Amino acid sequence: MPGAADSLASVGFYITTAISYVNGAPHLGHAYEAIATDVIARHMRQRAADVFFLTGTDEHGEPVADAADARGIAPQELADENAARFRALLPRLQVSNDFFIRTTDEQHVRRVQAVLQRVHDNGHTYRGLYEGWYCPRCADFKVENEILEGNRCPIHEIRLVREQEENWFFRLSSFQEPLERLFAERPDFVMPAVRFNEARAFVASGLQDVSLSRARLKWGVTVPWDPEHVFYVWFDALLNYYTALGYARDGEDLTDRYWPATYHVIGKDILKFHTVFWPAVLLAAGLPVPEHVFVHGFLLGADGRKMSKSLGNVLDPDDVLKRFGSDALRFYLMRDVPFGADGAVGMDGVTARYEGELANEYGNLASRTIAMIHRYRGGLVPDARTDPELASEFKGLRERVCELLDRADVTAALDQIWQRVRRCNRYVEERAPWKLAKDPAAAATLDQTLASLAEGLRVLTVLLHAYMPSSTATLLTALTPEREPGSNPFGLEGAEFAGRAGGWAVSELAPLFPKVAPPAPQAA
Ligand code: ME8
Repeated sequence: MPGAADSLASVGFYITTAISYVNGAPHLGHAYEAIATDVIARHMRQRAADVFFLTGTDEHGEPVADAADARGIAPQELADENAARFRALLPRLQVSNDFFIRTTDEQHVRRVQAVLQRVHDNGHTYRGLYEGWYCPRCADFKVENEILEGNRCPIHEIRLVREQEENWFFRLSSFQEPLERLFAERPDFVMPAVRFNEARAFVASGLQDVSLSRARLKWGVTVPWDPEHVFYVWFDALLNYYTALGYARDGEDLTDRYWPATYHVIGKDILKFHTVFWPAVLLAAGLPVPEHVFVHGFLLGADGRKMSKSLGNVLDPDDVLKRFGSDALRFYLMRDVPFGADGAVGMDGVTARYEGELANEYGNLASRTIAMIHRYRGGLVPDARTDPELASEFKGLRERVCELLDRADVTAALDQIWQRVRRCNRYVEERAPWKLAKDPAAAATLDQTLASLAEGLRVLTVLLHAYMPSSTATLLTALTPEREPGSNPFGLEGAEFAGRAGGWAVSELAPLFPKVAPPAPQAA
């Protein structure tokens, strides 16, 4: 990893989300993961890194085939329908992915076959009889130490089914030592540390071979050396991160430019697949393994229980988007749930953060800074030396934010920024520009105060851009309307609090976070 805050120009930075199952509709957990990944991707672009951001849908496998069956439609039809819903959600969340992969893409299918053929040719597969406890919802056979009492799934808590089938196996056990070495050599391969320890313990407990194909199922990628079988959906799905680079850009292969991935961002329920199976498959195919897997926690209902429609504790992203907009949803999720941990979320929490922090803190700082510049200095930010004391509060901020985001700590980085939002508001109270304005002898102090506030607000807005792309763009346009052609006001090199600022005109700014009416009472 390059030094924090260095320009990352020419550094390939490849970041991915998990790809979503299309047997259901998008929910807040999907939005959460996409938003967090987007914050990191946008931040890295602000540092001039050569970013590629991938997301998409996981369309094969038993759960999709079963869900389609239940509706009496073909799996492809269900996949088309739901993939469109996932894809449509992304721009509403301001997610700036560079490509959307679908595992039913013909190009993906061909590339999966080529990579796994290599794994087969390298001698890492064999044919055998598999018998075990299977969860149809996870599409996964569970090993003994995962199974809950009464042979139930540790995730879905439903009864597991005893399944027996002749299929192809992947020799995961022969990667015991290489994986132990990987974990010994790369303590940041899995983040945060608690998840690293969990993955490492799984490896240490002894790896068993896993089934690579399914004989019964038709809805999947055909095994090229045994066309009666399809690949087990997880192998097909994991490979999306690699295959996409081969065809995301017409006529161009991006693999050399971006592989291995810098970050896979995933939820804690799919840790084993990404931190154990995935590096093993890559090693078996002779490919480099990713740099980091970041494992986030789960969003829970406001009551701290798993969100579920029947418990009535679901926070629907659509409701938040309609009432507060996507900047507010992004801010709330990144601020309220420490990234990596589980967290309870609900509409009351969104409202409290929106009113208490977005409107009353950042929004208020923006509107009063711009209003005072209009009122006291005719709309021109005075060209003045900034206040060294306020400047010292910003010292090292950009570097700290970069360091934290290098580690994908989106919540801690946001907190660093927010402490300075609060500091600037206190500065307004301490300096009381409305009093200074009445005293002609205090003109220079007022100039310095307004220049310092404008500069602080500008720096904060550049740093907040990755979190709240649209309100920061509106604000920066009002705060620094005149720009040199071709300059990038959001480049992170500009997030330095200058010793001298001002000399530019501001324009008008409408409230960034206007009052939102409470929801209409639900009809009984
Ligand atoms: O697991 N809170 O797909 P998926 C936070 N297709 N994150 C959540 C969540 C919640 N309540 N619920 C789900 C799959 N997620 C596979 C992935 S990748 C090669 C294949 C997260 O649609 C979940 O942890 O069930 C996962 O990272 C992502 O949403 C997609 O979940």
